[in-house]
Amino acid sequence: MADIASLATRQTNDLDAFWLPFTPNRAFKRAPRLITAAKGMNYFTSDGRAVLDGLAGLWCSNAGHNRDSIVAAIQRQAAELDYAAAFHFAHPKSFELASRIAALAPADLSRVFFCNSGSEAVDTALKIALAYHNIRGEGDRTRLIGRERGYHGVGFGGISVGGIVNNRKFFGTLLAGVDHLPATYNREQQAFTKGEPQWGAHLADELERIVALHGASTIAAVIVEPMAGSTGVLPSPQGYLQRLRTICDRHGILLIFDEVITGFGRLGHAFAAERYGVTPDLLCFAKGVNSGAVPMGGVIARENIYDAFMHGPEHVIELFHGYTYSAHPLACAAGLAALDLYRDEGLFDRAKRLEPLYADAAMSLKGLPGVLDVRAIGIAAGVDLAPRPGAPGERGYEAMERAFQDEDLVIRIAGDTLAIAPPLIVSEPEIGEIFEKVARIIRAVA
Ligand code: PXG
Repeated sequence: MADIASLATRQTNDLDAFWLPFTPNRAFKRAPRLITAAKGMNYFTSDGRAVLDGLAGLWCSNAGHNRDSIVAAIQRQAAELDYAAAFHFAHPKSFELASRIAALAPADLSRVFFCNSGSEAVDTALKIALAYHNIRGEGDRTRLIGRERGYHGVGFGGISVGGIVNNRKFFGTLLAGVDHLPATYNREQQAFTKGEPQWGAHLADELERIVALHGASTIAAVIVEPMAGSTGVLPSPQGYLQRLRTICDRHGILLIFDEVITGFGRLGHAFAAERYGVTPDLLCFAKGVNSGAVPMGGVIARENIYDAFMHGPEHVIELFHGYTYSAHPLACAAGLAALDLYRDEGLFDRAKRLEPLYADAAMSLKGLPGVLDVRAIGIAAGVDLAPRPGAPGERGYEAMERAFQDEDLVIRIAGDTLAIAPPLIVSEPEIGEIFEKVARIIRAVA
């Protein structure tokens, strides 16, 4: 039997028990990358290095890390009210945060349903869409339309409408009755574009083809990311989202924007819906809502969607959906503090102001060995590296490792594509520094 001393050792030093998500576990456990603290633009590692955060956590720490006011708000909240149920009860900050989020959202996107992650936000939006049609007597509208290369989290709903092969192919039959729009990325037409590519709006018309195939009366909703982040920063082509909106309106189909990445400033606006002047019926958010400090997600619905549910006897639940931790007090407190920071420091406008400089810095990578494309929009850049023959993903993985070990920089990889999207507090010199590091890394893995 293990004595207490060996148990203590085991508890502090054993890497076996934690099965890391979306990580090659054996490679990681051979050479772990451990982060033990963070502040502002930096992480601090177990071996005492400051590491620049080139991905705002996982696209979430938009105000930077461990901001004093967010930390204090969480601490105060934990001391005052650790938990309150959101079923049949509520706490004041949930209403305050919902109102603040609604005020940031365009048009009549005004009713906020809270959950705990982007994946839950997507499942929530898909379920609201199905239920909305159902209660209005259009229960045949059950089909959901996603897009190739889309990422909508890892719930069964999200992977069904999502378009990433590895996230789908291991997991059985998924949701029935799902179809996909084509991806909007075309390297020949779009390579090295800053902002929205000119080519590709016509790909929205593929929705008409899907409608013709299945019949509009069977389709509940279309879900897209205004800018696909996970698959390597793929902005919507100019005019594409407007066209999707028009086609959805023509056929009574709900339009869902998944703004889990684009929400809260990444593209220089509170929401990308504002950047494009297109109002979806449902908008998914998570991540940046509280700068990644406490798990939280949600869906903003247009008023008519909410109103459609508000019928029948008043003691009867209108939407049979929710989570134990919906509107968790710590997440709400962090959210209010983060929204204050975004406002007081003008971080969304800052992202808009820095966008041209950021795009120029990203485009400086053009011409380096193996760089096939660079895309930049808002404070986000994607860099496609040529895969090594017979070893797809290897060059990207090595780039991520070298970034962390040799350049004190965290970047994100999707196969051989690098994603660089630092917190919105990033300074102009830091933008230069990040892309100088990335350039050295690209040369090193060539
Ligand atoms: N929708 C979108 C558009 C996302 O980007 C989710 C839903 C799911 O969110 P949760 O909170 O359930 O993870 C996401 C998440 C990457 C990366 O490498 C992207 C995400 C998560 C982790 C890594 O780009 N996006």
